[in-house]
Amino acid sequence: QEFPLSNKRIAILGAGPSGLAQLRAFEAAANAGAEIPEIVCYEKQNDVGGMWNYTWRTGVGAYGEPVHGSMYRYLWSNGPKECLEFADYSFEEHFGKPIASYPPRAVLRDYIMGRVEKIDLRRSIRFHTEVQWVDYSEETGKFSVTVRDLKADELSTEEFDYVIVATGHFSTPNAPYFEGLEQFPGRVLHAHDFRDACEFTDKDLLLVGSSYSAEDIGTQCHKYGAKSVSFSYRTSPMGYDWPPEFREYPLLTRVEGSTAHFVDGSTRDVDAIILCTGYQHYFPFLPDDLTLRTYNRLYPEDLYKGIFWIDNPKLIYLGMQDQYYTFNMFDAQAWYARDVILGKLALPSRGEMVADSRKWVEKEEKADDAFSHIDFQAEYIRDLVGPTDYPEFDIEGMGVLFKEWIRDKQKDILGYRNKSYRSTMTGTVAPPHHTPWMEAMDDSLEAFLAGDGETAAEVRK
Ligand code: FAD
Ligand code: NA7
Repeated sequence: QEFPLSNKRIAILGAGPSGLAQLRAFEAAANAGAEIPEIVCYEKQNDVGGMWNYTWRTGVGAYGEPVHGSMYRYLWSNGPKECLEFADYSFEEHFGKPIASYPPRAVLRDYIMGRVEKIDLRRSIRFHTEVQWVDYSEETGKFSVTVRDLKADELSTEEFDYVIVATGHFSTPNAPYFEGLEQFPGRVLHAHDFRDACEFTDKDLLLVGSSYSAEDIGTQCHKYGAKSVSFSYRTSPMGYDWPPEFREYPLLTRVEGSTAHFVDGSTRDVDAIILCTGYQHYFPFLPDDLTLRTYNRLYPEDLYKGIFWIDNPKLIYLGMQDQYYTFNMFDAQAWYARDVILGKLALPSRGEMVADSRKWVEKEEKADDAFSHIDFQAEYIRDLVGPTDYPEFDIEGMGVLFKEWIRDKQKDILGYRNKSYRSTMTGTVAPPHHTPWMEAMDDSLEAFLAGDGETAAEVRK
């Protein structure tokens, strides 16, 4: 299908969930008869899906490019799928039946891909093409984007009216140094390079960090037979009611041989150390004056509506927030960005954009616990969705589910994935999974979907 094109050109950098949301948003406008810009999406991997594509590679990829993937084998959703459902494409529509609330990675990837397979978005995407540099010319009012076709090893440059950065922010490790690490006799790695828990069967592990990666890699290593899992926190412990194989220590101060020393004077002998110390927002393809600099927070500074680079709002960042909400938040951002590009929504003056973003930043700084963070992100999404035609969805209802999820984790950190939640989109309560998470060792799509004597192939029909 050929859509009416305006004379504008936009570049989308990255074809993960955020970049795909942007493509989908324009496609929806075109279907409704709008003239849309010519779109080129650059993706350094050879497929769409972003972080949800599993790769065995670590370090650099086949062409010397940094490996994007931080996901690992046996990764299951760490939040209820009911909280990340697209408002225009439900899980039930995709799978043809209700499925359990905590799917493994391959199932979520299939869902993300399903929405875009239906509408041939791939023709706009240049795969194995890495963005190398972006420049803005005050004279022409245009961006030039230089990319490398990784397979052909060729550089090329094209001009665009808008650039949308959707390259994610969970790929470049934040890896602090601790004294003695270079002499540690076992393996030291960052969560970004963690791939297979079976490597750590029968081992005593130390995980530095107290957020999602520490919690999930720690519980997963336990599931696949690690002897013990010690966590080291900088600010506060996770505080779950851990089984005896787990223990939380305060901050690591140094390592001597295979002994980890903590700030309270306690020690622990370990076989391997995994730095679950988060990621950096890293944009090596952007000049200083266009680069977002932030830590992982709910409302990064210098962005109007959390997306427009205030000093040059033709540069748009998607998905740069710390995330409770994910896929539907990226959609809300993409729909808003689209409507500004199409001229349906106007941006206010620079002064008003600064004041508005400051108001949100101050509000975020006052939110001091998980529940208020969830409320904050819900309010942010509500603000974005209001003026666009993104299908109305129960953002606050999802917030209630997020709070239930937090309570379920508090009650049972190894069992919360056995819980079921009601979809705010379809009203269906998810069926329980056929196998409790601690016993579900096969994380394939087929194993997950093949419930009640049904095969995956039958389900897909
Ligand atoms: P990404 O998915 O990271 O996609 C960015 C894309 O940009 C990639 O395809 C990448 O190849 C491409 N790219 C990067 N640099 C360049 C370049 N220079 N040139 C061209 N292309 C480039 N979210 C959930 O909702 N539920 C979960 O259970 C969950 N678990 C997670 C577990 C882990 C270990 C991690 C790291 C993240 C998890 N997330 C989870 C969050 C996840 O990042 C988001 O769901 C989502 O993938 C973010 O989408 P994105 O498009 O913004 O970024
Ligand atoms: P997060 O959520 O950004 O958390 C980073 C963690 O690392 C957090 O506990 C930090 O402690 C800790 N950290 C950071 N720097 C240090 C140093 N120098 N020393 C000790 N501890 C440190 O990243 P995650 O990887 O857990 O999660 C990112 C995404 O991946 C997430 O969306 C998941 O779904 C998967 P703090 O509490 O700040 O003191």
